[in-house]
Amino acid sequence: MQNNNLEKTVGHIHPISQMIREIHEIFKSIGYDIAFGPELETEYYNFDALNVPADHSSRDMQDTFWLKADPKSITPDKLLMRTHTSPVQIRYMENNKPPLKVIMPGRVFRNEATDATHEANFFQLEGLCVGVDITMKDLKGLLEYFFEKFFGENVQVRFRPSYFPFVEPGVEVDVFTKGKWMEVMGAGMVHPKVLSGVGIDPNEYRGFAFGLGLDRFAMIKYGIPDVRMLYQPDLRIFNQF
Ligand code: YSA
Repeated sequence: MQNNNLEKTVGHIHPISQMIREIHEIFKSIGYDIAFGPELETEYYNFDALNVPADHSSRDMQDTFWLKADPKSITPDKLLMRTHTSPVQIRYMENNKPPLKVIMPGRVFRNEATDATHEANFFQLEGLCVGVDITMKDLKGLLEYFFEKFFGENVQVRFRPSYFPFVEPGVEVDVFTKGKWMEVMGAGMVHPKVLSGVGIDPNEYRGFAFGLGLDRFAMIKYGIPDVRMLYQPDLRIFNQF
């Protein structure tokens, strides 16, 4: 039977996947690699290797879905659903020698109540650059370039000092949208302890890293008022992409 409506029935790419492709093109054109890591992580990669002390309150900043301990498990480490894409930085640095330039997109999970800007599972995209003489100025310059490429040259971006145990100094980045600022990213200079933990000499190399929320990027880019709309199977929304 002939189907004249084929385009409507074959489905199409989800806006988050579209954005990952678009962001990948921007970073590929300036020499960045792409890498992926597991969604089921160990406590070591999600927290310890990122300089988050065992009893530190920053572990509570990201409410974690822990897995029940399995006596037959092949690892003594506790397992969890990763709360951010930052553990992929550690895995990448363990397996590659500097200079490094890489982006790492993926799904992350947080045990928290949802609202218009918070989902319990959402997408982040991590960035990492390690080399000789890398400074905060390089980070700011790269992000400004990226925001203009992605949102257009009229985008308004601001940087605020912030704290993440795996960077020093750290910043949060906001974009002005619909009359107010929306936080879209954490970033900073990779902490020397994180570098030495993966065998990179912090006296020789420095790096910056960032982790952006792809869902909030989608809200801004496509004017989506509520992040939860991205995960409802409502064709009235997805047919618009
Ligand atoms: C910081 C410094 C680095 O060197 C590298 C990465 C980071 C980011 C850090 N790993 C992190 O996850 N920070 S964060 O908790 O502030 O989240 C980063 C971004 O994810 C936020 O700016 C926001 O855009 C998005 N986000 C956070 N919680 C969310 C969310 N998006 C949707 N729903 C949620 N519940």
